[in-house]
Amino acid sequence: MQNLDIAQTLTRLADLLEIQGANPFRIRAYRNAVNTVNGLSRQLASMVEAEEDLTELPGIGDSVAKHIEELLKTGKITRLEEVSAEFPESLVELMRLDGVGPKKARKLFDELDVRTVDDLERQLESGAVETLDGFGKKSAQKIRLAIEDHRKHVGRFRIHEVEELVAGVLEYMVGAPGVEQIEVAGSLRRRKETIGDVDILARCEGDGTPVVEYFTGYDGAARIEGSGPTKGSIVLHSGLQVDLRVIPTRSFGAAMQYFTGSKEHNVTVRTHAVREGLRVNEWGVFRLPEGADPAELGKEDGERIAGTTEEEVYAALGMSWVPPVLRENRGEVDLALKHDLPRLIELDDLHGDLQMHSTWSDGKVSVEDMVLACQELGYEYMAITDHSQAMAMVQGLTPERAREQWKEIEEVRARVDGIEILRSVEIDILKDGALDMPDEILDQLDVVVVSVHSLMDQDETTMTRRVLKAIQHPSVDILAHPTGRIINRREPFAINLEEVLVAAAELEVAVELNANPNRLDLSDVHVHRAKELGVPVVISTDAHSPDGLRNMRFGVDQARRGWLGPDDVLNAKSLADFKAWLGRRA
Ligand code: DGT
Ligand code: CA
Ligand code: CA
Ligand code: ZN
Repeated sequence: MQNLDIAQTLTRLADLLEIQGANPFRIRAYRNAVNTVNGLSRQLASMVEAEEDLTELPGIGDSVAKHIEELLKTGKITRLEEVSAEFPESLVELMRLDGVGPKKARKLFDELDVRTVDDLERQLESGAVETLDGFGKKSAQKIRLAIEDHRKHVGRFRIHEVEELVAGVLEYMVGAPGVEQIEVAGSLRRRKETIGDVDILARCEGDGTPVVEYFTGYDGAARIEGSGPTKGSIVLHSGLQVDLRVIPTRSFGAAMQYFTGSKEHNVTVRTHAVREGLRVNEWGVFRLPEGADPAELGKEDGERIAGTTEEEVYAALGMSWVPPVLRENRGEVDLALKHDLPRLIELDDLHGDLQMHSTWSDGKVSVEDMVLACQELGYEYMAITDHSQAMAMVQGLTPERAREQWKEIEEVRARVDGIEILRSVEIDILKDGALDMPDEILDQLDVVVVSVHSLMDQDETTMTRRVLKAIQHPSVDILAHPTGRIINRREPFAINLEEVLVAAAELEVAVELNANPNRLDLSDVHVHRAKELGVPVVISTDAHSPDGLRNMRFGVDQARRGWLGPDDVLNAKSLADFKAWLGRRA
């Protein structure tokens, strides 16, 4: 069981206790523990195995430590079972809806026997909710919208969560009997920003039953969804489903191709194959006998011409191997047939990171510590982009404090060699498109990054005008997180991005692809559009700690999904070339 599973289970317990109306101090103790668990670099499972004392960790007291040990040893927490006997666990989902919360969830349960989001929806329709004490028409409408949002996200996990959740399964599967290879397929291999379920393939000759049995015996499985001789499905404690398929070597490449998807990509590949008199399925590529009716044939009938490796499968169809990130049926099949796929950006192509925060605003460490962390990553340059003063709750920089920060940057420059520290500020785009920093400061920054953090509910016309006005300012270099979305939590704000991208191309303003896996803002489709329009893209981590700098790879995956090559990405430029770009208006 992974730390994330443990954290999520403890959170569920804290949520249920809150619905129950338990002692707030107890609840806070659980939430503190969750914080600690989320920040741990080691696995609790191995600490417990080594009989280490968990109470030595900050924020973990006796009773939480006991719960964690019980969870790791038995797969459950008795306390959680007790509380959920009283209040169904589905209420947790309910209380997380915007406009509900623990008290209202409890009220809905007590008064209307609402247990699930579906129940709630029905009661909203019947008009019962708005007549409840403390609800009313307005609050009912807010909940309706929250349910709508919730429906869009339900069941999909963000990619970084999935990586963490599935790591234990993959490690465990290496020990499966008779298995020679374990690979990830599906949307996770295509590096989609959210993942419905995880698809893994095990290479194994002969009967797959023991492999599937071993798989369903994984101790992090909360339930078994299915099991048979060639496939099995489990659901982890987090609710994430993992599907396993057992495949023989002769078909492994074909199965990888099939189960990597996307479905749409596969359909286009198959249509092309049929034109060539070939058939592709998860078993291989086959030449059909003259005049045969495909409907009458078995899965492996015909002359097998490929199947062991994916390269071989694509080659048999006259195509270049297609990187999984491109398999979305957006024109990649045609280009693969012409052997003309784009060269995609890689993590190693990047020379710098152009958005991060320090303790001058909401970052966790000093400028110097961020610089040292960037140096360790091998960057040639970096920009410190603390917030501007409109972000008062995080001590955004006033012009005076910006100047003070420059002094500190000067000192760090003197101490640290080999990396260029660029002066910057992540400047708020104010209500009407004005920038939250006077021109004389803007003139002295090396890089000017602008972004929207307030009034995100403006209508599309107002928001578009606001952002357009901001990027027309002659000092602006980069428009950061252009849609403001937080995946699974906040929808993109209303904005005509096409208009913004067209203007950015004209104005020679770059757009950011925020690499934080909670944001990945821009989306793959918009990144692709930026490329088409010739808008330079910057992949930045927006890190608030040295750890956060490591999110760059998620941004790179997203950039690849948007077809970007090194030439499309501004921070793939060398320092000299990047500086030349910064001087483009001089
Ligand atoms: P997800 O799980 O929603 O994030 O997305 P995927 O792409 O992982 O979808 P999933 O798990 O339903 O299926 C994995 C792959 O298996 C999918 O990308 C393509 C392949 N596949 C599944 N069902 C079909 C199907 O009915 N037809 C075809 N051609 N391929 C399928
Ligand atoms: Ca999947
Ligand atoms: Ca699946
Ligand atoms: Zn920001």
